Amino acid sequence: MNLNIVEYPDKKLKEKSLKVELFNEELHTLLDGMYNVMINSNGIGLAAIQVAHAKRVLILSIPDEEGEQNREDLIEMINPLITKKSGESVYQEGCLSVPSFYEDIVRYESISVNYQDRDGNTQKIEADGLLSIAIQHEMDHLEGILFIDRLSYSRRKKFEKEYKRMQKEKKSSKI
Ligand code: QAP
Ligand code: CO
Repeated sequence: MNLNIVEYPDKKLKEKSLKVELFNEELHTLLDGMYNVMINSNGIGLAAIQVAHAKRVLILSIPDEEGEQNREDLIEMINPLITKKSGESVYQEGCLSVPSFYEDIVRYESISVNYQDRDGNTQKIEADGLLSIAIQHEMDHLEGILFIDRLSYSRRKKFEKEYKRMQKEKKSSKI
């Protein structure tokens, strides 16, 4: 499967992803492809829409205490649903679809999530810290929401200006 990261301002990122009904080989191939793209791009989380597949699929690979990402810690979530949420926390987020930009975003501190694994079995997880933030960030992608959509009006303006400047620099450095 040939997967590439879709970058802002591509409209594809605004699409609402569809519920997965078939837990077949095609889904497994997508999940495996997403893992390779995420690791090769130094990401800790990725939603299927970021590789142009509008499915309610996301993956998470939170580094351990040594800062290492272990394959056995990989979490694959299909059709996730938040069932409980509490508290507030602020974290400087980034996104593989919005390269080289980071901003503070407010999220719930703790969440409970029901989801399905790659075989369609129902799973439940209670998360806080970075995992909780990452799940909320990736679940936003399923609704077509980017972390920059959560910025205040003035911070969003600042982002658009900086991002356009960076894109121009990228283009001119390719010539
Ligand atoms: C979402 O984000 C996230 O700009 C995953 O140049 C963000 O993996 C979860 C990345 C914050 C929790 C907290 C971004 C890599 C990776 C970049 C990512 C970049 C290279 C972002
Ligand atoms: Co993202």
